[in-house]
Amino acid sequence: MKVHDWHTGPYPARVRIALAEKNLQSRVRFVSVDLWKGEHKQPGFLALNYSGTLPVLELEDGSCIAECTAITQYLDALDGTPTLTGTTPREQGFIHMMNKRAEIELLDAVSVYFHHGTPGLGPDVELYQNAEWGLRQRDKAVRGMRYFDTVLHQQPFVAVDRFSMADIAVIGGLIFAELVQLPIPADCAALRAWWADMQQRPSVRDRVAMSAPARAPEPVAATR
Ligand code: GTS
Repeated sequence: MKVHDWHTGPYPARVRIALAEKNLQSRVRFVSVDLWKGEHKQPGFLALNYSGTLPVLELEDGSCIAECTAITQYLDALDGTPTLTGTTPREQGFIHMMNKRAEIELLDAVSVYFHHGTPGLGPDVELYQNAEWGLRQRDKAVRGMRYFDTVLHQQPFVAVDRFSMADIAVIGGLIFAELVQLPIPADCAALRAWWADMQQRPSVRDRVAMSAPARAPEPVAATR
């Protein structure tokens, strides 16, 4: 399978973290799509994913699954251990709810802030921007951080009693928040401690290296 990916992107990171947690890295090859050059808005890519977003999982038969949640569910169905989407109806319900909440209240809000409240991917890619909307979403994201801080005061993981897709969605939100320099409020002690723990997980720690495009070799003169 192929993963259409951008190595520093917070959403594609969610799929790489899921692959690593399930030890499925050897089943995929990464294809780099340069967001900063707007490659994800070109007709060739839009034919793979109507929404023009990364990541996309391309199956062996050429069909494509977009949306991190859908891709994670597919990977979980391919190989059940460890499960990221839950096994019992109760687990599945809670994980789905908290995953969606992490997207709406945190990750998607940070993303809108990036695209509308900052220069985003630059004028050639950002064809419409609404700064007021972007700044409202930034404030929403900070409220989302406060919400997840409350959750994590009460339990070690976001949705159920072990690591799940919902934790990965919050991680995606915090990766994006760091990129746009939106800090976790100082008084969110539980979220800060949880994020420090999560960054020790190999799947999270090694997420960029997993797919970073190979660097061009240094010119011989420069290595002397
Ligand atoms: N709902 C989608 C999902 O869950 O997969 C959102 C995907 C998304 O927004 N991906 C970003 C993107 O393609 C990638 S990144 O920002 O994390 O790098 N953004 C480009 C754009 O122009 O929206």
